[in-house]
Amino acid sequence: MTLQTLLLAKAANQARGLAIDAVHACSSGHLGLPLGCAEIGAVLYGHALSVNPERPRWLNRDRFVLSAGHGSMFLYSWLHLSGYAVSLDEVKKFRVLHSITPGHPEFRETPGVEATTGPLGQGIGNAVGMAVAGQMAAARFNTAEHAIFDYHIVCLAGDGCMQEGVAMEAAAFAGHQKLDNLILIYDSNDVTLDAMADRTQSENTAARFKAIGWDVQTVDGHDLAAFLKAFNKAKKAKSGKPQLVIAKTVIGKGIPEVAGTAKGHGEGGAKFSEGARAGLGLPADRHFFVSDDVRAYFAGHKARLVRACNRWHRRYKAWRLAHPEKTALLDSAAATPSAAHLLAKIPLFPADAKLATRAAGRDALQPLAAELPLLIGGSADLYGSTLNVIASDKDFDATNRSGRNIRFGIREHAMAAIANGLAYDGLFRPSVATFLVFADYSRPSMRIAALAKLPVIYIYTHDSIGVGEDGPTHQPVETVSALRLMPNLDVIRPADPEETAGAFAAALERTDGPTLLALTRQAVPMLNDIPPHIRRAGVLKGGYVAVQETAPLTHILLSAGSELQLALAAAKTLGAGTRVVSMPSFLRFDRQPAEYRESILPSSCRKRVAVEAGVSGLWAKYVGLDGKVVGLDRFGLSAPAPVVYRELGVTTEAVVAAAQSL
Ligand SMILES: Cc1ncc(C[n+]2csc(CCOP(=O)(O)OP(=O)(O)O)c2C)c(N)n1
Repeated sequence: MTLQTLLLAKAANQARGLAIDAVHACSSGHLGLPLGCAEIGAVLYGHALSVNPERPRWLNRDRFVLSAGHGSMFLYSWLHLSGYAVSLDEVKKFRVLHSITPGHPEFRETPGVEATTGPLGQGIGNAVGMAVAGQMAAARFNTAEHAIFDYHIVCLAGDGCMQEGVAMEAAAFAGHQKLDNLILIYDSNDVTLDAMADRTQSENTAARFKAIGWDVQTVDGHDLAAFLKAFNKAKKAKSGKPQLVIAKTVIGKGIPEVAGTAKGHGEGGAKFSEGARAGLGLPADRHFFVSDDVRAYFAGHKARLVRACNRWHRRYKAWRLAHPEKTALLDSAAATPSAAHLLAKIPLFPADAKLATRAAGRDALQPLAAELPLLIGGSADLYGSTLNVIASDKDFDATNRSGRNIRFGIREHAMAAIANGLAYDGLFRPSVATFLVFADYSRPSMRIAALAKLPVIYIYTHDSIGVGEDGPTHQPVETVSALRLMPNLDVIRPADPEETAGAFAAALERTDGPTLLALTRQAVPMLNDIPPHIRRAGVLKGGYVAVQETAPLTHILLSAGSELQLALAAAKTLGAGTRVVSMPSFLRFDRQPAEYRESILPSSCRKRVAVEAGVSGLWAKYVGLDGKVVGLDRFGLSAPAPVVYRELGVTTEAVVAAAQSL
């Protein structure tokens, strides 16, 4: 063994000690992975990853994603040891309120944490998205003399991640797309949470991945030299395939009482910590121990990494000077366009247009895509229906890494996880598309996007019973409201083409969270009674007065999306004291100052009726106890859309009757 291997082996045991002490201190957490993968961590953070702990967001760094987020102490130990701004104090505060070492890794909370993980399998999807971003970046920015982007994505996943559907969707996509900048390390320890893994899985993972276009190696995950060799082989592979390294490990290694068993997965082993620490060669009286020689090794390694990064920056500087256009494009990723600027790019729709809002979306998208060359579109095999195509550009695929349209296949969950990967990376702005009713298939990734404040855009169409003949399986009724309940997910359901233009601008100006645009399948009329600039700007505020009363206010009618036309028609019957409020986005409206909200919905007027072709519950917060909702607390019907609306009572007459009954 060389000095380096000896020191890395020692570091691995000290990382085990940090995990044991941290989990012991807070009496919770997961020991199995940090102990079982300690040698893998030592090789990655002590040797193999091309990163710079002083610049955790360095553009050309290798990205490491811990898909098995429950093993967060793995990440915190190695980030600490390798010199990121994760102090020993923070390691000691594992899982303590407001520490940067939360229970599961959270993006933006901890330097060096590339993705929020914990829901198993997500991280694999994110890593695939980052690999797409890496390919796209290399294609756009590298030149013959300067390879500015040549980084790898490294993802560590356990049996749990590998069992999840999203992982398989994402892996199949990666194999098909030949994402050869992706290395997935499978911590294969034959244990999950409840039991030995053979109680729930018997597949041949190597064969499975080979069959979907990956290169596969299997290695002893505790053999530093063997693992490093496999990792380097994966990094240098010229096969054009993504790389799977199956690392056979012993879960909880270092705590003999639980190692290799399901008891080793969680915090159970912590009660044996004193004996374990002795067995690992850690001093009994010094918890959170790191030896001087290990510290010195990592200091030296960090200095090497910093020098390598500095060399890259010299190349990068030369590249910037030589390629002003590419430089401007790269820099544009950090610039946030204002909604007003974006809206100015979208021509007004003809006043006599009769378009579905999905078609208006297609038309709004084209000038925006021209304005924002790093905007990426994609769809889960529904381009023809969602119309989320950047028409001037080609598909992203293995032969054209510059393409801006990603065909995800029918993989809604992975599509959203991959979009998160693109958004974590930050260079590209992803928008993805499917039918709204299938938001449930991508929802776990949408939730992480909302939590991690990722500006992903979901163009989800066919947003109501207006779908018509396809029937209740394809007609969302609860979906819009369910999504409106998700914190930090802006749901926008525009009423006509001009509101749709506003919705696109609203989504694209947002940098601190995702936006879902719920668009219609069916054509809607232009709401010409409302001036177009009011419709556009109103969406930005979430809710606005669409029709102002011309007599003392008696009633307020509220609506969103394609049912706004019903409220507008009802107002004509109800008379001059009726106000119509368009409410395309609850969350955006709720973020407005109290005075604005009061000006739109004056508390003095309690005769309020909301109408929407969806579940009624959420509207209660705007119509109040005295108001009524014309909604749909049941599933839809298979028939032409106008018939379904009539049959289910979502009509102008119903709105008028509800208002008159107050
Ligand atoms: C989607 C999801 N389902 C369930 C869980 C709860 N959970 C956390 S870890 C785990 C078992 C994971 O097994 P494995 O990946 O083999 O991890 P190891 O036991 O090797 O640490 C489960 C079920 C989760 N975090 N995410």
